Amino acid sequence: MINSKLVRAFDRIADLLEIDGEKAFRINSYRRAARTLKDLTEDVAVVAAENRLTELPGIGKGTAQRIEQYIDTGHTDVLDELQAKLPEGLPALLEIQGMGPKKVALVYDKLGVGNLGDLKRVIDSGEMEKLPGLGATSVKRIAEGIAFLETSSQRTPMGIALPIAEAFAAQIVAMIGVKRVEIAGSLRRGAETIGDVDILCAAKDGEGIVKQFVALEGVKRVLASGSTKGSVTVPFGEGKELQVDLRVVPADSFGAAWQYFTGSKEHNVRLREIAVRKQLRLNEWGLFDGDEPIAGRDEAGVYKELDLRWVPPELREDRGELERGADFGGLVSSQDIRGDLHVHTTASDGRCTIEEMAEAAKRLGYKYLAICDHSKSSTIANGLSVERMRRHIDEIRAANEQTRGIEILAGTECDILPDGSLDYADEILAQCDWVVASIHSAMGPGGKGKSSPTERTVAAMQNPFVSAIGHPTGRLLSRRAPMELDMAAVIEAAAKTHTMLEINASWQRLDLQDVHVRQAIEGGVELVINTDAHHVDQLEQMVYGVTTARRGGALRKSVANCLSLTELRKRIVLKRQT
Ligand code: DGT
Ligand code: CA
Ligand code: CA
Ligand code: ZN
Repeated sequence: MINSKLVRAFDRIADLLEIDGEKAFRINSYRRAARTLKDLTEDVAVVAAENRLTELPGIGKGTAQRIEQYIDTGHTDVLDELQAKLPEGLPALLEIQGMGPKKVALVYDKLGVGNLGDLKRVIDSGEMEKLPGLGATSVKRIAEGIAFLETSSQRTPMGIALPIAEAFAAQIVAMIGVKRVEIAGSLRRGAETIGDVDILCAAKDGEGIVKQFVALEGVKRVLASGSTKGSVTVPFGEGKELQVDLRVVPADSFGAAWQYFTGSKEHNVRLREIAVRKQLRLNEWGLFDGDEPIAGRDEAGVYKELDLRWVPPELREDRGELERGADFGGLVSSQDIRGDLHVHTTASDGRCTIEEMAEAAKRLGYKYLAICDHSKSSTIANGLSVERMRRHIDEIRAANEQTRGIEILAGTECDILPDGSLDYADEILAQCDWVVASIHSAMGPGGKGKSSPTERTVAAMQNPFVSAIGHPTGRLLSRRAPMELDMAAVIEAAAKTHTMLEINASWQRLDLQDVHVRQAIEGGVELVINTDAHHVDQLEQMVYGVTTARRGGALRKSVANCLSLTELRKRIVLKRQT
């Protein structure tokens, strides 16, 4: 569907109009159109063909014409003209944290900044902080935003890479002569971002398979094409590319190769040391005693012949996994998840109804689902006023009455306000079955009479109705750095108050991240893995949260949404009574 391309084009027009100093109503009309198109579930080309564009909210005659032009030609004059008028490097500046259209316009007008290089120059020279309305602190934040973007932008989030890898794997496994296909590398280890995708297949005719691989649909550039290895790039997002490597190996070596190319490099180095101590030789072809192969066909055999237990890929980071007597069998897995305790609906900023979310959750085999829409202060997310919240709770109760096979819990994602208080009074929270409390505003470090994110989080946990803290650090992968949170203090308070910490499974968040998961478990904190889904499709992102939990060594007994509903309710009551 062309919908998402149009959304990007219209958002871009609005950004550029704003930089260009256009009037607010014109900018907003493009933003509104982008939002309508984003929510549209049918193909906009079909709507246009049936002359129904102007029936959509926020789409007038002019906007409809621009949409039609884009559908017909892949261009709109408005965007072309704006792009011709403004420097090419300007839109990229909007990606920097702290640089909205107003600031971009300011540095462009006053200092002639037209690209990232210019921006860095005026930051270094001190010219930028002299501009009206900026100052040293905000310029410092922008400099940090640039550094953050530069270090994080070369890697691809797991949530983008996994579907691409799976689509390739499905096409490769269908090729004649291919016996087996598996994903390896950092993606198999469940790392939050991926340098490149590594795929392995077992087949005899390496050259023939690689030739077919580099010619597959979706390939943009061919980087290498040999007799055992092919390397290509796949486009995604705006002008970004992901590298995908395929290695073809003989079936007899498949296990050793899969182990080797899963890595991590550090884990492999440790494993090879263990082999050497046993006077064995380990490489991607197998485990050898002299010239005699003693393992290699399957991966478990490699570990077994080294007198080791097979290590789940998520833990292969040389963080003690080969020495520690860990309970690998008890690690949480996707099959253990019995419910999702943080989803949104059309009541706030979600795109599906309570019933639609519940039906989808039921299809995933869940026993319970907590509807947690935004609270009143989250105005941009259409947060619920007290009155609307009361009615919403009634609606959730009514939907639960009507629905068989899954329990729908009435919840909220209640804002933690800048002073650490909660956005709803206890009287409302007490009517909910489950409360997630999250910080969505004033995410800066605090100080000078302002509460810090740590103080706010710890204060919220003191409330008996707060069951869990949502996305504790607030980071957005490659887009927003985490808040300055004293994780040790948060963990200590969570354990003391019986408050759970969320692993937000959305691949843009993965918050808590793996190292914090381990820290939380060691601190005796109970975790909950939630998708924060705003659409039924996003419920499937649970897998990313589970992978992150596994990387942190989380056992199913440390994860609250592996509990039965009865046990879960006991946990909530436990918190409310202490
Ligand atoms: P990435 O792609 O940066 O997210 O991380 P990986 O772990 O996927 O790294 P990649 O793609 O360079 O290589 C895949 C695996 O192959 C890696 O995890 C371990 C193995 N490997 C690659 N080069 C070496 C090496 O020089 N020594 C050892 N022991 N293993 C290697
Ligand atoms: Ca890789
Ligand atoms: Ca690679
Ligand atoms: Zn949230």
